[in-house]
Amino acid sequence: MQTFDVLNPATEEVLRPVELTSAEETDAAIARAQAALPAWRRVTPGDRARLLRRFADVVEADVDTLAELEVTNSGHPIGNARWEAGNVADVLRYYSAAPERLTGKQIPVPGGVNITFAEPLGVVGVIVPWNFPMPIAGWGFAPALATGNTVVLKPAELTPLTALRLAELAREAGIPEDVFQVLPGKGSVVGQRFVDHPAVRKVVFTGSTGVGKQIMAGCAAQVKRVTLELGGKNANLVFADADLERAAATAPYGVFDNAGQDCCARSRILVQASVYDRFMELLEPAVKGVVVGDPAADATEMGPLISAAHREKVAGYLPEGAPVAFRGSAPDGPGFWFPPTVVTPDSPTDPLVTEEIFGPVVAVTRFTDEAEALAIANDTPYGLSGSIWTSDLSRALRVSRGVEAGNLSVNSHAAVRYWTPFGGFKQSGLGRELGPDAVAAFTETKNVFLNV
Ligand code: TAP
Repeated sequence: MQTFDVLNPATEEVLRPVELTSAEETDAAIARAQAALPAWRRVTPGDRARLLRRFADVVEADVDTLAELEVTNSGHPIGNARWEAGNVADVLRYYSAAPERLTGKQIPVPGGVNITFAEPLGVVGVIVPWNFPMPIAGWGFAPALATGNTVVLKPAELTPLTALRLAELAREAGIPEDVFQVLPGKGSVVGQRFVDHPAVRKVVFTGSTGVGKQIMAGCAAQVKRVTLELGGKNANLVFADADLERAAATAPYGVFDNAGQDCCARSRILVQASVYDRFMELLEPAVKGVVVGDPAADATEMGPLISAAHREKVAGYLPEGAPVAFRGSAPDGPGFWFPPTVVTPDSPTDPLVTEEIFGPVVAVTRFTDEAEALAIANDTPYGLSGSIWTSDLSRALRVSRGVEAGNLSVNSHAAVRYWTPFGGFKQSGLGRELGPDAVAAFTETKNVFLNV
């Protein structure tokens, strides 16, 4: 059995080895998930709802343990990690309402009666990245289970610990073992089997756009359903009529949350030229005030990057002579630390402006008017998220309609809520998670005509 040493990114210490699932074991798990489908479908809607609510209750009772696991495995600040564990419980409870509301339609047709059913897809494979191991897992498995599918879930190789704990909690709640299985392992082995195995009827993938494209191509061979949540290079648009103090004070949290390892990170700040200098004056103390350090400490706002290799990749964007305006702090010593960094590149084609760095680096540029702001914001193959800061409601709505992205917030950086649909335009993804839309994403409509 091959194992992988899971590290604490804040200390570089080995937490424990985790066994890697092989291709053969993945196939066996998929076969068990398929065999479990008929019995799971026979569970009455009320009982399935109760099981999901019980799962939510045991997750809620375990929030401290789950959060501590995430602090050590992912370096997330403890406050964030508690929120992430709580989000799994919230999402389970939200979708526990689905089984009893999976209604079809009766459609008037001549010569008989026509009804539709929302049928489960079958086995669903969920592939999770390392940046938000708990919420992203829950956004996949909760609606999938609620709608009568069975789930095989692959956590990222670097961050499997909370997913393994969630599998234990599912069993504690009474979810049958083969209905929800967690298979730690390599993307190229376990994830690839989800794509290739014909019994897996849908793949839910969150990760890089490059791997997402491979997965979509692989799924095409079997016309397999796919939901993709991919990268982003999101714009934070600050207009001259905005509350500049608030816009500047909150901008660091729009991008440095989770050390910038967030597909929704507002990693481009576009500021109207007339207020640019004032905005930068206000931004500097805000960035320098971000508390970077021990993720277990309550006051910490930003932890380390996930790995040495990732830190090297982020640092690669900032060679000698890079246009660094100012930086925040980062601890010395062991741990994959990187300071919050603000850059002001001149060229719109600078990789600092065009590429997803997935670290605590934000590029600030200026625009003259609304039309130019939209042109710059949309000059990217991505389209996931973004913020608009203005005191003019008409402008807020006009610009919201003009930005080519799936999740926008006005005078706020919080665009992701479990009640509302989440997903990307353009190369940021395909399909929507969360909110009511996810129910349709895990069911297939069956149409039945009765000649009566
Ligand atoms: P990826 O390298 O794409 O990995 C994501 C997941 O896919 C991991 O579990 C990985 O397994 C697996 N994987 C890798 N190669 C695979 C393959 N050939 N077949 C099937 N699965 C495969 O991304 P990452 O580095 O973990 O995450 C960072 C990226 O994810 C960023 O670009 C970020 O924007 C994106 N992201 C997007 C979102 C949303 S919601 N849009 C959310 C989070 C992250 P291993 O662990 O073995 O590599």
